[in-house]
Amino acid sequence: MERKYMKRALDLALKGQGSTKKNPLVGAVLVKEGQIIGEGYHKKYGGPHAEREALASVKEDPRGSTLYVSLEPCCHYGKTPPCTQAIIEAGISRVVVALLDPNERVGGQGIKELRQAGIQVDLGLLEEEARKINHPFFRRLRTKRPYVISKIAMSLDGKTATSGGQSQWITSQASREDGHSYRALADAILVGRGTILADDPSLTNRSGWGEDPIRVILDSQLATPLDARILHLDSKAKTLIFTQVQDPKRLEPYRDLGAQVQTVARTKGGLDLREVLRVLDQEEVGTLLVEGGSTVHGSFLEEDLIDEIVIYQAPILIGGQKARPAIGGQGLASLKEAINFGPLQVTQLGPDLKIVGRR
Ligand code: AOF
Ligand code: ZN
Repeated sequence: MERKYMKRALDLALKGQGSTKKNPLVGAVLVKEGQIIGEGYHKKYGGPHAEREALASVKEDPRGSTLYVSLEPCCHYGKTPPCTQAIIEAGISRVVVALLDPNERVGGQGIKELRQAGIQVDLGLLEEEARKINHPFFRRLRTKRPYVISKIAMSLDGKTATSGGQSQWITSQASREDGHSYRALADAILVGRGTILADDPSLTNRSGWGEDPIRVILDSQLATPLDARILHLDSKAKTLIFTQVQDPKRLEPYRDLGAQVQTVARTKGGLDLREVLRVLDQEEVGTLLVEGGSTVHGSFLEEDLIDEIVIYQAPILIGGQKARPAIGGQGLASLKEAINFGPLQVTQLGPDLKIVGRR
């Protein structure tokens, strides 16, 4: 019974996927005398929290009801007022919480406040499930930067193109559609200039749900052609170009086309990715999808900035020294430095394998 309500809260929480940016996914269910009298979830970054959404949906008197919520109610003033206050004012008598909010401004304090107000609080129902759906949020609190998902489509032998540069298509349509849905999940999508030159992508979200992500190009020499598709889109999301070029005269034509151009320092591996991630964090990016190409994947790997790797592996062999590898750059020098993404999650997708690993 109890589990059923918390499971519902978790299902509701997932509806916020793709829209909560730097905030966690949270769902809440209000139960009175064995009946669900209200439900809600955190729909949008900056918008009301799950608890307040659930309370707003209630038609009858919520006094004496039990609240099931997938994350500890907050007790701080952020973009919204504290949920604990709304819960106490509504006269809720019991709160069942799946998991503590690791946010240093909450961290157990929310529960303490509820208990001090005489509310019974039970902690830990479906805790593991709750932790799993918010893995990016937890990781972000630790790394203090956007959660980075690197996506790769490759052959059985790890190639992303033939030696002649042909890459369309290595993986099946089923894989490509699945991969595309990450654009709805992510708040920003990043590619290198090489990908712009090779494919002229629009980097929009055409999955049928969610919004367009911010489009990010790494272009140290600022050589993206002014007629590139990405600079002429009808999209609410902005295009952001990172470069080492400082000369305002060279930045101007891109700005005239509506792109935001930002100069960042160079490190030995290329543009300073930590600086790039700081700027994206200021843009409220919670999840960044890195789509390549191989040099860009190499730079993120060498800086140990990949939080999740998503690989679509086709059952074909390409071979060849010159055929492009999934991850380029210098690579890590010793096996001791190699980064472990296990345990892997492997699924069959049409003829291909989808392999997901996380830090
Ligand atoms: C809740 N319920 O539904 C969510 C919570 O800036 P704010 O006001 O939106 O606060 C964001 C923080 O609040 C976020 O970092 C996390 O600690 C918590 N999120 N808390 O009680 C919710 N989304
Ligand atoms: Zn809250």
